Amino acid sequence: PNTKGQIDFHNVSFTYEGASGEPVLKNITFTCLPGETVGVIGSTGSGKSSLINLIPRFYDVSEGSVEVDGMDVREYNLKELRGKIAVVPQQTMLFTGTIAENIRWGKENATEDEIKRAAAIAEAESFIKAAPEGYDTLLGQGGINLSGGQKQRLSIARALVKQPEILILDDSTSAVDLTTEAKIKKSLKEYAVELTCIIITQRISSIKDADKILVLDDGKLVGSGTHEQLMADCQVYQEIHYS
Ligand code: DGT
Repeated sequence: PNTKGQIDFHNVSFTYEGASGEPVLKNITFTCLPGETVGVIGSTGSGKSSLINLIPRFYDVSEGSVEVDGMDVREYNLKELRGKIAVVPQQTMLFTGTIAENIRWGKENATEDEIKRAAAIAEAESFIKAAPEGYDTLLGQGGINLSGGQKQRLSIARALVKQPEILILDDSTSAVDLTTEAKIKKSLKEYAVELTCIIITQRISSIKDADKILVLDDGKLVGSGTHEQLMADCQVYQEIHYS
């Protein structure tokens, strides 16, 4: 069977080193199938970022196991594992340099076409074209300023240029308007059918149409299913929906 881009959590518990008290993640089990879009929702501090940090091994599980492509992440060469995964962090990190350099960061040999394609999927093309020097426009000191949402779109383009198997968006469209966000999700589906996509969010509208949504509450997985299923049987999800 095709397991490229598959993610499996088996009874995962996690405690930060040196932290006392309850684990941050408690006995979590789920599967993301290849090509699926999976949403992760839950209140602040519920463990969403901690959960996704285990996939590229930014941290290791305390109990249980995490598998990527059917293999325990601890059995991979770290570089190989991380080559499969692109994470768009909550905080966008752009540097002083051109737009193209910022997109290419982490994949220095990316071609011009690859950069443009990534920018197009991330819905960044129009504002890049409108910038004074296009892709050669300088950002940061001495350069132009971008809005929060534009920075997030560059950050998504930067992740896509790596052509990952797994794309993780950690609240990375929070500053993007809903129409643009919908366009990004649509083009992600069209251009990268095989890409497994995990979307962490605080707003249900961002993940309503996901193949599966995981609901975290205080480190526990309290719901898993489609929007319709969760609206029918997950109280925490309903509370988020109506809040
Ligand atoms: P967010 O980003 O505010 O929506 O919250 P989540 O759902 O992403 O939660 P997360 O995973 O950042 O935090 C879960 C719990 O873990 C919370 O009690 C804070 C704690 N925590 C997060 N990062 C660290 C860390 O680096 N060290 C320690 N000791 N605790 C941490």
